[in-house]
Amino acid sequence: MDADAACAKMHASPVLSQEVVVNDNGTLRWVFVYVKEGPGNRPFPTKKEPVVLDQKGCLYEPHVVGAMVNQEVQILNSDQTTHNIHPVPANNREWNRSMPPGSDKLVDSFAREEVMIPVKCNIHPWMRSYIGVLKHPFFAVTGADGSFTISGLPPGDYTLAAWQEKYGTVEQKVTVGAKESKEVEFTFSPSSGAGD
Ligand SMILES: [Cu+2]
Repeated sequence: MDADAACAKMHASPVLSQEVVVNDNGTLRWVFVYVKEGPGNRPFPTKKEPVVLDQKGCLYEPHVVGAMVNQEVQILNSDQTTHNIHPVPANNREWNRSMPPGSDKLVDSFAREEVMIPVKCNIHPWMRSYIGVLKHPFFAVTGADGSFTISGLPPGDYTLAAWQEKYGTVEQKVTVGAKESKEVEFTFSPSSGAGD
């Protein structure tokens, strides 16, 4: 981060990589957990509230985020330096845009499902985030205690998947009944997935 003095001066201590963030309780943060199979082609209304991705301290905040297909995604620049945000999708339209300090927010969306879309900054090579785009609202990102909650799932049989940028994807089947809650735990190992 010393490559850009404007970035370095926003941090009092060294900034660590966010590729693998282990919480105090030994769980992983920034794991994208989602329903991979089960909802079929049932339509779900697009969430009205925007997904916000900020560029702050020359990092993306949040590091991992989910969005529904066509849900509004707002990109902010809270920094006093220029960022050039560049999502690198495999299945959606690619774009990159420069955002000088004080830029208005960018508003965009992704038209097709894709888990995950890497996002990079063309100016700061360490900046990296991931956006998971799904046709349904059944996804979550693990927090500082490693937990996640997916609610409102109709009764049925599902495949749940948990994606981690270094350890890849692990899957589990789950069956939920009406008004039933299920607890699911995922375990990653260095060999659990190839990552990407
Ligand atoms: Cu940047």
